[in-house]
Amino acid sequence: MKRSSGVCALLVSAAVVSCVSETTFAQPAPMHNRKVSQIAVVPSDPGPRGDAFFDVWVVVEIAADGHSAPVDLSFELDAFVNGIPVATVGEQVIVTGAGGGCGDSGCGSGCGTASLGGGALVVSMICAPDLPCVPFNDCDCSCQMPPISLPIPLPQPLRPKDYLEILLRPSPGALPETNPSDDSLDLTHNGKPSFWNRKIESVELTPAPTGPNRFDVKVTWGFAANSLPAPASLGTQIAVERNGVEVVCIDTCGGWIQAPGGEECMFCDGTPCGPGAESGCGNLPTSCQLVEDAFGDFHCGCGTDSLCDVIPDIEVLPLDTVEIILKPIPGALPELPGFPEDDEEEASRCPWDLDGDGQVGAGDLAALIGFWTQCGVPADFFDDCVGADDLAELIGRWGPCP
Ligand SMILES: [Ca+2]
Ligand SMILES: [Ca+2]
Ligand SMILES: [Ca+2]
Ligand SMILES: [Ca+2]
Repeated sequence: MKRSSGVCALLVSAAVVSCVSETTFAQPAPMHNRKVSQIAVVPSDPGPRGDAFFDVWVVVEIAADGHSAPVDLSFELDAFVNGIPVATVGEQVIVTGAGGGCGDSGCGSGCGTASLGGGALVVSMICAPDLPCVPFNDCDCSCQMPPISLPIPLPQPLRPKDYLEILLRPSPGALPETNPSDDSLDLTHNGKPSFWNRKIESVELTPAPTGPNRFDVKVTWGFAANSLPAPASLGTQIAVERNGVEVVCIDTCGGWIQAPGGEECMFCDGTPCGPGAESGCGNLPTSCQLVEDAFGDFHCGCGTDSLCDVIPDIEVLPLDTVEIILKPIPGALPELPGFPEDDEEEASRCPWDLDGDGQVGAGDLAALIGFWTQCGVPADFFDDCVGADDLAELIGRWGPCP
């Protein structure tokens, strides 16, 4: 499916499912692999002196399958700047139950567990697609841990043109690597952040045809990535929470989006950049976007802000709070520190439409009269109990909801 840039076309709506399912398959041959999948150079807190500084984060992916006994896949990362070793960090990883197997069509199902940090954290392994693959339906998948992101404590800030290398090696006593070809990654710092980001642009509730108090939730969102040394797996889920409880979660674009890596935007002016992102809903055209970090600074990223998903038929009562949350699909890159604040947005229904039919009209007037003098009820628009001010407000809003 080709989409024109700048047009907010509907991508996914029909398949509303829980985002994780459980299936088991025949036991495959044992395999394991650790991989340095990405390096990010992200803005950090400028601090009281206002010094701009970058933090380096490295993402490691681990796959394991067909092991009937626990396997030790602990690793260490050595960081070099301009060829000089500057830091070593590690993580203890024991895969405790990855005997399940994924087969060729079990992407999305659970396949075992792993423990990190000596059991401090136990995570579920999931059958995630081996990207890139087109068409998506034919993807092979392997049993993977959620990506691990580790901060690299550099002794001094990166300077422009610094050459950063990350090398992964098995920890002493851990299982050796069978595929060392993906155990290193490097990046030349260009003085700007190397990052990815997902963000919500807007959220809209529109009355659903199924009845009162039912709404379709339209989410406009996007992603951007810039100056990354490797392809970026940006698969995204959208969850809807009602009063703090998740009611639905969808996989967007059939579960995968992959930006090719290496895209660079010098200006945030909407000009096309890169070859676009491959995804389960076709090639997504990308252009240079403005991206704000958590500290209020702006950066340029190559991405799109025009993806739309409609999650149909959600019940929303007048005083409900609805929160829309973007999440990485298991197996996709986690959000980076420095770019987390645009992943959640509250949606509210039109407050004067008390009966939830999309109009402010006679039904709402009748409802308001029914609430007369009551406090803390839907018609109490000013938190001072229902009275003449609320009546005037409702009549002033008469007609279609804005
Ligand atoms: Ca490897
Ligand atoms: Ca974000
Ligand atoms: Ca109404
Ligand atoms: Ca009032």
